[in-house]
Amino acid sequence: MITLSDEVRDALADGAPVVALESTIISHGLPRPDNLRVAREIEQAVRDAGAVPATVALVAGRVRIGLDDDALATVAGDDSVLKVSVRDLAVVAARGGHGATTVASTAHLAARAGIAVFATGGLGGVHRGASTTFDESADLVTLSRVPTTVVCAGVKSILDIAATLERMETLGIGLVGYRTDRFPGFYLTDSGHPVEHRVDDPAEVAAVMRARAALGTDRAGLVVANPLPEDEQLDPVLHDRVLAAALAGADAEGVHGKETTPYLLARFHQDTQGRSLAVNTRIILRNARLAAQIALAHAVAG
Ligand code: PSU
Ligand code: MN
Repeated sequence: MITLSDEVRDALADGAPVVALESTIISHGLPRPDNLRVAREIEQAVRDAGAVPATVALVAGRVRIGLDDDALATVAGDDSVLKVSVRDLAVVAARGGHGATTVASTAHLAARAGIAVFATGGLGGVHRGASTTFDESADLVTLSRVPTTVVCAGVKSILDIAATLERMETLGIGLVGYRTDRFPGFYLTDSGHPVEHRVDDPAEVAAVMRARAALGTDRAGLVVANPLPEDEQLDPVLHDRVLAAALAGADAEGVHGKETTPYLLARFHQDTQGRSLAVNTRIILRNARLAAQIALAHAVAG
């Protein structure tokens, strides 16, 4: 049920650098029609940095790792595409449906395919109010079970970031800041929380990956937190205002469960007149580039 594109299969067989990419960000995280353009740009950013992009999605019930342009267009534009986490994979596959994979399901499938490095925008985590709703993304528990290295701009700023960091610690998910000792806040350069370990170049990340394997601490994932430069972040005042309105809107409209993240991100894209889309795009492209550099350093070091 899993099909690797020829390019991804050949690269893996040769030990060449490959970067897994999620597809929920395309189908549910970014507005149409920009999402298809951005999906192509992400792949190009990985190629330009010398690695092979492996976007993951379910197309007509088949898990595809490495998408052609038709498949990418389906993920970006077909109304039947479901947001698919780990537990949904088998159901959508058995029914022959289309599905976009989250961080959780992408990391799971990447690990199965032998892809070590994965790029996304921001991880899922503990939602605000989780002490009553229990809404914690499956991204966290999945990253406690798969060895994947995930490059992201921290966790989405819509979350309870302090609680998410505590859960990551409990779950044994590795965490390093890339050229920073502050945990990034996705749209914002600094979430207000520190990161204990800082790394300064891709080779250093590859060395941590090798050490994790040697020490057997790679049963859980490694998060490489890559912040936006301060002059590229969303204006923090605008961010806080839009977030407050979006959270109130979700509450008033009774949005919950897996709809919450797409709802809040869509509100950001509407209420910032496209500024959050530009920032979100920069985040993903930067992460794709860094993930490719890490995959290269990892491949060279064997
Ligand atoms: N980060 C983004 N855009 C997104 C997501 C993350 O910038 O669309 C998606 C990812 O696929 C992530 C998912 O795995 O949101 C988390 O959703 P939830 O909180 O429902 O687990
Ligand atoms: Mn949830």
